[in-house]
Amino acid sequence: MKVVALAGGVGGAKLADGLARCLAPQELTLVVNTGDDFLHFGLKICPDLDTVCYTLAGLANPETGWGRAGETWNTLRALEALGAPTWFQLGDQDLATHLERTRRLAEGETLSEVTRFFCQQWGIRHRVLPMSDQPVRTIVETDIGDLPFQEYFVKYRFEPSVRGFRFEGIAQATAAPGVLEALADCDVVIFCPSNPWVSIDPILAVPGVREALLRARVVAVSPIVGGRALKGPAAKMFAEIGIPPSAQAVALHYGSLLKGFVYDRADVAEEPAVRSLGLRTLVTDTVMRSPADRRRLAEEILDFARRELIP
Ligand code: FO1
Repeated sequence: MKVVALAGGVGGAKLADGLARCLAPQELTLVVNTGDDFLHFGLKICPDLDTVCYTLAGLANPETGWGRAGETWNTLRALEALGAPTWFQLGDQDLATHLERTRRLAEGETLSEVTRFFCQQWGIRHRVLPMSDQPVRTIVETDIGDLPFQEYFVKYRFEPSVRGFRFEGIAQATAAPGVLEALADCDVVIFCPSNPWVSIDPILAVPGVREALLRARVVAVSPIVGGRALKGPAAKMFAEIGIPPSAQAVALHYGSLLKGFVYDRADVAEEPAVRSLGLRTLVTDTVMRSPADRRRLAEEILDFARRELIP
């Protein structure tokens, strides 16, 4: 079975890892959000790509889900002593990733090429693609003004009230090599339980992606469980946009793109509302606390897709 999964941050990376444990390398392509990317100390930082890659490689920090396990913080402490901005925590090993990526990009490599090289070095055999090789910047429009995503998320700890989002540079961006081809040639597309507004929507906004998805079988996994986001501001964003956060709200957000929808047993009371949208549904335990949970959820989603979606 050929699968494409769209993923953003930590929740997306966990399901991506579960899928990689179930599928052969040639069966899985991961398309990762790059709207969170930014320049910091002159370095190109790609948090979602790194979170997905570190997780697949078994290098991720198990406590935070982002950054590397066994990290040291000498450079950050030295920066602090110089009075430099330290709101974004860059560990010493993680810094090596950003330094080498920035060096390679300056030499003329594309982000896809650098990502492919890192995957080889880290022993990742499944295909990991950035959504685009051109820079796209997610801007969160808030009550205190427009904020680049990492400032909203990390510096302001997603406290400002959200009014909207825009993806700067998206009109000039093109899908990275292989993205549209993978979407056209797969059995199922899975939207991982990532934030719909700022992790999946930027990928959907890349020219050509929505059109390709209209011809695909798409299953989304709800990141909202019991009216709350497992991690991060997804539920708060729904509420501030004026939509009560729920599994059904996630399904409605993706609308006619979806053929199938996976949501948590905690939200089983929403079954009639979700079913009224005309979707095939799978209600299961979606919270991934361990690598075994990731694999089990991935297996259940793949079985569901085989059974209910693929003729
Ligand atoms: N998230 C935080 O909440 N605080 C941080 O200081 C932080 C640093 C960081 C460094 C490298 C990296 O790859 C990710 C990092 N993240 C941090 C996570 C990141 O902001 C989010 O996971 C994503 O951008 C959300 O999708």
